[in-house]
Amino acid sequence: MTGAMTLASIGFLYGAPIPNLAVMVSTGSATVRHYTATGTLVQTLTGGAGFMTGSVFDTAGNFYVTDFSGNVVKKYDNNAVFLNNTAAGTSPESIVFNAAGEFIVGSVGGGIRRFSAAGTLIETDIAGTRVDWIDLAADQQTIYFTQEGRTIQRYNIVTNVAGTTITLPGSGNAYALRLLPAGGLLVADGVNIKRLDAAGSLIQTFDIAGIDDWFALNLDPDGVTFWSAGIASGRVRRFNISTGAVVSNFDAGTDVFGVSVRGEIAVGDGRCDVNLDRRVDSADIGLIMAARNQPASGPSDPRDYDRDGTITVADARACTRICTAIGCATLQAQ
Ligand SMILES: [Ca+2]
Ligand SMILES: [Ca+2]
Ligand SMILES: [Ca+2]
Repeated sequence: MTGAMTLASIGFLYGAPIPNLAVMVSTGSATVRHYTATGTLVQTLTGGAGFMTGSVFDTAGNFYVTDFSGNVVKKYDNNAVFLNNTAAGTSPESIVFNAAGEFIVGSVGGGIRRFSAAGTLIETDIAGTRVDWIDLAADQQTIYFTQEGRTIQRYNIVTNVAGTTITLPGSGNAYALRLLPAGGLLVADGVNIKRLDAAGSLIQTFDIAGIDDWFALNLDPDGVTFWSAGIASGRVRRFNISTGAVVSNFDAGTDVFGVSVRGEIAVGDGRCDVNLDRRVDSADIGLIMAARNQPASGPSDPRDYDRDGTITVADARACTRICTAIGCATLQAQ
């Protein structure tokens, strides 16, 4: 009776569930807006100090966002209830998860910090180096990062050795980036969005006339599209990677300092790599198919791509989309 009513009231006050495909838009005014993929505003997460930037979900659906102005990572549960802050260096801007369920933060004030799932600092690397936007390679070691300049840097957080620098052609400022499962990467570069091959050569650009502030970059779960947004224009756009066509768009009407999509592809998060060889190929797809219609072993089961608790052919199909080996091609027709 009254108990049920109270619980319902609390649920309403605390917010709505954040489902797969939710689009999370970080603003410059201490909030993160939860939109549907078609641009309907569902709810607004509050409590930040100012500029909210990179964000990501863990395997349980908890939401983490870098509070650039507050020098913390803010964690919310899957119903948008604020849980806690983790101190993350000065001006933390970007965050990704690795296959072990640890989160890694890049901070403009310097450094790459790796934390346990519970928020305990494990290590800090290159503390004196500006790190804006990061992504983690499937090898679980190589961080790619930008510094709002013309380069993409690489750093191995296990061997503590810097990799070769990729220099971007043309003008602009490199912001958010995502490694592509098939090799190469996408980077939001201000004037446009660039696709580079694995050797770092420019092979494609994405743009809309009049938009020269592309800042965010995230891969959609569908394996064929990505999301970007303009930092001051507030334009949120989803592009087809092959054709360059815009397939979704909405305008946030405010500064956008980061975007994430629940369920997005991240090559460093370990999904689909069932045999733990740091690549996704037909061997992994075979293992997923062999376990289909069985319950997942837990929220981090690499076979349960969509994290719905059951291993199905849908998970196999999703993993096929991010295959990094030619052997998957024959499965894609199924
Ligand atoms: Ca442009
Ligand atoms: Ca594998
Ligand atoms: Ca599943």
